[in-house]
Amino acid sequence: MDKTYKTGFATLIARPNVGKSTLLNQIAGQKIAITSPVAQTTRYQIRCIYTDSISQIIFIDTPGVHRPLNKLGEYLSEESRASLDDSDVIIFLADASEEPGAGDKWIVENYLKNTKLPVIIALNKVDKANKQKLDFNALAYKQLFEKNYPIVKISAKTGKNVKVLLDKVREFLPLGDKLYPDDEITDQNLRSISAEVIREKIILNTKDEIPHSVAVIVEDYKHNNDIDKIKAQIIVSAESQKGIIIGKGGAMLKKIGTEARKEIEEIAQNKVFLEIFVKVKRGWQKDENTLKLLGYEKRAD
Ligand SMILES: Nc1nc2c(ncn2[C@@H]2O[C@H](COP(=O)(O)OP(=O)(O)OP(=O)(O)O)[C@@H](O)[C@H]2O)c(=O)[nH]1
Ligand SMILES: [Mg+2]
Repeated sequence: MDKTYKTGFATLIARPNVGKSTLLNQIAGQKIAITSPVAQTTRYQIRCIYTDSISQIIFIDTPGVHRPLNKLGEYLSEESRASLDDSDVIIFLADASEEPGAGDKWIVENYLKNTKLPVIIALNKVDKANKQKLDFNALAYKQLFEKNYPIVKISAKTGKNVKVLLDKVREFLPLGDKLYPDDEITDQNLRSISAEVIREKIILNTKDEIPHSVAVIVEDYKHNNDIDKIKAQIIVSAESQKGIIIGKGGAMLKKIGTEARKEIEEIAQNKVFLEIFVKVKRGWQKDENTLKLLGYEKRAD
């Protein structure tokens, strides 16, 4: 046993859309979490396991934190709060190209003000602004906190300074053995990643109410040597939404399906046959049973 090896948990907390999932994909070196320009993309807590010769860091991507508006929102916020209690260090991720907004302040007030855990302020999207603006904003983010927390300026998109962030996180980890084997980079299985990839393609191809009204379930995932066969269901909350997703002559569904299939083939390293059905389930976001079925389950603790 290596007595200097470090292992621990780092939870990312941020308002929606600042790049948490992009950062995890950058750290993992492949896509494990879906990303999009639409806020509140991530719904599940996703773990990214980073392993090197001196440490294992388990990053947790929490769904973007915001004031809950319905049961799904409530679930998302609870999930974020619960993961904070289990971590060794908190990474408060923010958008360096913008001044702190109401969402950032709300998080600090509700989640971080009284925490006893170490906090790292990671300012993302540095590729989007000039130095003067970045320095100005950095000071404003620092001033949200009473304590003097370290700041790291990164770009999750280009990978800039992500190594510096890893070094900083490592400083706060306890000594301990690995919890996961070296080649395990996420706790997501192919079935859930596939459902998420389909959901991402819907978000990217549709507008307005659709992204938040949609859920995807992979009902069946059969792995064969030469092809993976996937049967997926898209759930929407109104007939009109079903129409939008299917599109004229099925064109939209075909586009979503093709884009998703190509990406799942890359992740699965196999050919993929993807079958998608669309189903209307009114008010599924407010229905606890449906949420449970989808895996958005409230924690017992
Ligand atoms: N320019 C730039 N864009 C970025 C960077 N990181 C993320 N983005 C973009 O920001 C948007 C949101 O990224 P996500 O990774 O989905 O953000 P998130 O914090 O996981 O969002 P939620 O899951 O909705 O809470 C996407 O369009 C990303 O491409 C970055 O370093 N630079
Ligand atoms: Mg996300």
